[in-house]
Amino acid sequence: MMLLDGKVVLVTGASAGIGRAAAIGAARHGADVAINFARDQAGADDVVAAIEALGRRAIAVQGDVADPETARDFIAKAVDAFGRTDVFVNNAGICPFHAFLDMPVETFERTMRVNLHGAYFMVQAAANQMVQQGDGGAIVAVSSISALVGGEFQTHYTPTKAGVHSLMQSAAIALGRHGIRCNSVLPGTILTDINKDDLADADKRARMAARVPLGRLGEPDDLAGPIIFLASDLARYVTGAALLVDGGAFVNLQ
Ligand code: NAD
Ligand code: RM4
Repeated sequence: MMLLDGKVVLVTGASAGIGRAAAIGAARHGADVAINFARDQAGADDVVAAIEALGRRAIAVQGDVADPETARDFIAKAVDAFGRTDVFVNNAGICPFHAFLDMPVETFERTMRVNLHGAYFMVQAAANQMVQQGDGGAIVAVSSISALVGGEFQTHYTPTKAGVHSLMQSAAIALGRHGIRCNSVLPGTILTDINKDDLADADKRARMAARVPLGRLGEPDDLAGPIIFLASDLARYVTGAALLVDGGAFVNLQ
């Protein structure tokens, strides 16, 4: 079953990790895809090639999501290439693990600007395009289990993920009258570049894995299905929702 046949899907931060899996997954479900990427031209080219090999169209647009101008540019280039925007996936994010008491101001501010300000301006630009088209759309934000629980070395990061989760709730209200649905996925611990250094600590990795009732840490492809579901018409009456994709880690208190 092709869940996004003929749709135009935009994904931020999609040269690697969860964004890459979502972009290629959307193409497998029949979408043409525009990806935003920060610096990794080779990674972006590889995603474009993978999508084209599936018989779909793809473009890669470079830009730092912390700059509001990047949002306008990304949407404009996607519309130039494919004519419209049906689905917007806000995925780009950073998590420079650091202790609380000596958090550098620049690390705090950069994390806020990329993860939260970037999401705000990207979602706003995508929504304006969808409103102009007049026939609805779907927005999916990659928030986190960390929107709901804390992290000792994530005091700058977890508020951004709670913020993205909250942004989807408020945007669902603001955009419902336009037929635009807004939802978030809350991944648990997924093995990607964002936590490669953090999980190089074997004890920490074992502790994180032991918390997962399904018995393993996540892979980027574990997110593709939930993101595509929320983006698709199968979820036509779902808006303002948050879907944990964590192998059960959140509920595993004892
Ligand atoms: P990743 O590092 O592989 O992917 C992050 C992507 O965002 C990269 O492609 C990176 O280049 C891009 N990016 C970073 N800063 C950017 C900027 N300023 N402008 C444009 N792109 C930028 O890691 P990932 O795990 O795939 O992360 C994707 C999203 O998933 C992030 O928002 C992250 O917070 C979220 N998440 C990840 C996990 C996990 O355990 N991996 C868990 C929960 C949520
Ligand atoms: C997630 C969650 C994971 C962590 C990544 C970086 O939101 O906290 O455990 O590895 O962020």
